[in-house]
Amino acid sequence: MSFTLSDLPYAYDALQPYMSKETLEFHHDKHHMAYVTNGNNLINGTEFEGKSLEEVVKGSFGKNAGLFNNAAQHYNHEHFWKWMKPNGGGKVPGKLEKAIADAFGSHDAFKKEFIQAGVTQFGSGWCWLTVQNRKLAVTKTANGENPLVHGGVPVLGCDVWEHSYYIDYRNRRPDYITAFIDHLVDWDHVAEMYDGATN
Ligand code: MN3
Repeated sequence: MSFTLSDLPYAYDALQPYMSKETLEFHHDKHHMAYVTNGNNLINGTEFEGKSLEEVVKGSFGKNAGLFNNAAQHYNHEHFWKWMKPNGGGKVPGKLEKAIADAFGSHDAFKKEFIQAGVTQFGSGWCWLTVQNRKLAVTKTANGENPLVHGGVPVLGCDVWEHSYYIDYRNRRPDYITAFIDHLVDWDHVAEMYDGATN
């Protein structure tokens, strides 16, 4: 199996004003495409050829840095596009809403912790809502790393590489992550992944 770039699940201008058409054109068509192309070049002739994307990510971690970086970023971005939708944010489905309240105290407390994780990730990386030992946790990782390689299952992630926000927000990373949570997250999709990770 080779890696392929999925189309965005919405139009390039559908997330405006919170994420511009120009950002999505660069981020999806250039950055994500490069991870796919490089990943396909680097997997040729390795033991990982023919494995699923998740198996490649887990198996190459700590073994083949070049392949891992590109495969993990492909995994992260395939999900990142689906974790957003036009008119996102808002109401969290009941079962997930309760799990968030149980883990963090309240939705606002979760939001604060998630934004703080993204803001304090030094340099490039991601902040996550992840299921660890069947419980929700907020984590952050550098570069292409994700919760899969730390024993968790990511159910929501925000890309805090500068390419994700610099066109629209310049250096204002906190404003970008706040807009992501308040206006872009597709909570129905997050709830679906949460069900998959806990069933
Ligand atoms: Mn990115």
